Amino acid sequence: MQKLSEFIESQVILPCDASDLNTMFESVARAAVKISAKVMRAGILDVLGSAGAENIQGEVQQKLDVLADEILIKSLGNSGLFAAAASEENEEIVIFEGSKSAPYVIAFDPLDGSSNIDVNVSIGTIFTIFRRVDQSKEVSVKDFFQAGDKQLAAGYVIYGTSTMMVMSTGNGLNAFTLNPDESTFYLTHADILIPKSGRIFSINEGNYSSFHQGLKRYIAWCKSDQTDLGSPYSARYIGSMVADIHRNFLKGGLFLYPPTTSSPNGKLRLLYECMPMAFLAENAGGKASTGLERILDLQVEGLHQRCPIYIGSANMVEKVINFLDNPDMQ
Ligand code: P6P
Repeated sequence: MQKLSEFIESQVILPCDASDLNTMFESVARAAVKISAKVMRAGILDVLGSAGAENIQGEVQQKLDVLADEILIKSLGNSGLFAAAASEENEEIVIFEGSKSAPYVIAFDPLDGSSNIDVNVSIGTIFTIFRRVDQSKEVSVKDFFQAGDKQLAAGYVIYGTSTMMVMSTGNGLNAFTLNPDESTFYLTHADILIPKSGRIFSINEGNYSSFHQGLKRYIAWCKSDQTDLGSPYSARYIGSMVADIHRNFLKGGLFLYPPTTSSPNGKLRLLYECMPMAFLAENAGGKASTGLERILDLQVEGLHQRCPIYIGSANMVEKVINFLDNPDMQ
């Protein structure tokens, strides 16, 4: 089986050469191995529960959130190729003093879905890599204010029944499974293509009362015999973005996080959640939209800005947008 490093070397990659990407992905992989080991032993290591602080979002930080952030910052800083990192857990960017003139920056959510840690549900790390806007200038937050289409590479690590890294360098979508005995990721799912249609819709219907009228009609349609299948879809919602999206990438389906009363711009963050997932989806024949525009067309204007997201099977994304555009449509 091909190792992650061997796979990346085999890729023809522009404008970044394979050795740079290899080093960057290896730094993420090394951190993922350490995070996986902590996640799998959380109860034993006494790292369950809250860290007693809140992050930039005002969300209670879990002990593992903080630990994962620290592990990533250390590993990425040691790579020598990142000038700075942006993390969900840090209000400002973290500048790597030892490599602050390096050509790349990385943004990540160290442990997405961390509220599920204590109940043993799959969680994940999401990351995206950009070439800096202008390497002749000092690294700054402006290096993160780029369009989704400018992403050089992206991926997520899902800590589930196995630990997998799902990644793209812009040449398709591939997944690697960790052999913990060797601390090595092996290619197990090559050239993933998201089925154009599916039967799974993933949304938190607890927010139903605040949904757009067109979305309410779409959900009713999903539950009817009027679907393209002639029978109702299946509702699946884990409450962990990486887990819900990973399942839909492999089986087909649609993940929806629309505007709600408590999150009028959507709950999920553009830079380190929606953009990387959109990059991965489009590299596997899927789509990702805010409901109004393609997520990869968006320009980041704030490290922690949020956006609505409809992502997954291309035909299903198109269908929900059709309902949003035509709220009276049956
Ligand atoms: P809700 C987890 O807290 C998270 O950030 C994502 O992983 C997940 O998709 C979403 O929030 C779940 O949010 O409002 O449905 O609990």
